[in-house]
Amino acid sequence: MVSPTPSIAEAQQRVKDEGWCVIPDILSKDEAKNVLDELWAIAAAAQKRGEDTFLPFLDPNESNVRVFYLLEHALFRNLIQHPTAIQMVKSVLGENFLISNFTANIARPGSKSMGLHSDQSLVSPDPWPYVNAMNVIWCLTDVYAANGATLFIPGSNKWERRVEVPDNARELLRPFEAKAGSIIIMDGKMWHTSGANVSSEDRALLFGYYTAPHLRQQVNWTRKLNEEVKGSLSPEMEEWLGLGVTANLGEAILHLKYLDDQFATNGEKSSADTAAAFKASSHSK
Ligand SMILES: O=C(O)CCC(=O)C(=O)O
Repeated sequence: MVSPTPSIAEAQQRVKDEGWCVIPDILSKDEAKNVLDELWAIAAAAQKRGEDTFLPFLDPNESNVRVFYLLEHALFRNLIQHPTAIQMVKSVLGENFLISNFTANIARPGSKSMGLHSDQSLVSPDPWPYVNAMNVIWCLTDVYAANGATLFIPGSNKWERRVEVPDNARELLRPFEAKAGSIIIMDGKMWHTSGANVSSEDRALLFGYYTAPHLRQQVNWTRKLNEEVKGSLSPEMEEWLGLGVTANLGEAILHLKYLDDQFATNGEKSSADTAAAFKASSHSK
């Protein structure tokens, strides 16, 4: 049975409850094919320049083609800021977030699984009480178990420590299946891996990786993007890529008040702000 397309509100609720959801038809079949064609052209150019598209520390063999630095290309800059993707990102991470990375993994026939991991566990040590990272996964081909769909462990988005990963984790893996043109939203705490491609068809996915603003990005975009690209970005994209002059001021504007406004000297409530309100806001996350 084909699942009905969820409304954005339903999708947001599913991600909150279960850590993932599929939103179909964000791209048409033709659009997905165009993106895939451009991806192959970028992969070929990268190989020609001598850049690796196979990373032995990630994948067991060369049937996985990895493409990095997609944000150098206008088409991919449009995808990473697609309105539906951004709506989903904001519902998970809040109004302030960073684009950490945007990469592709084309799993060709014969590819095998990488290591089981959660993306949040790769950028911040446990415990993980909050969701501080997430992926918007773009399906450029149909994705199904036999062609190497990403495998995930239902409920693992609730794990807070590495020791909670059970010994039988492998048996718990289930595929994210979706049609070309869909996006899959995945909470960064979800434990997952790439599937083995035992079919005769490619499986092509893009991984838009977004994090809370206090987490350092996987790519230093200030260094990687050329001046022409940087000059073409909207103020919003500059902020999301962490290209502004200020970096991690955290919630300084929310939480810093003058001491006199936070705590009165005589033990009475301060007129501008109370110690109680100050404490409550400090623990509001
Ligand atoms: O390609 C996949 O299915 C998963 C890739 C992944 O999890 C990663 O590259 O971190």
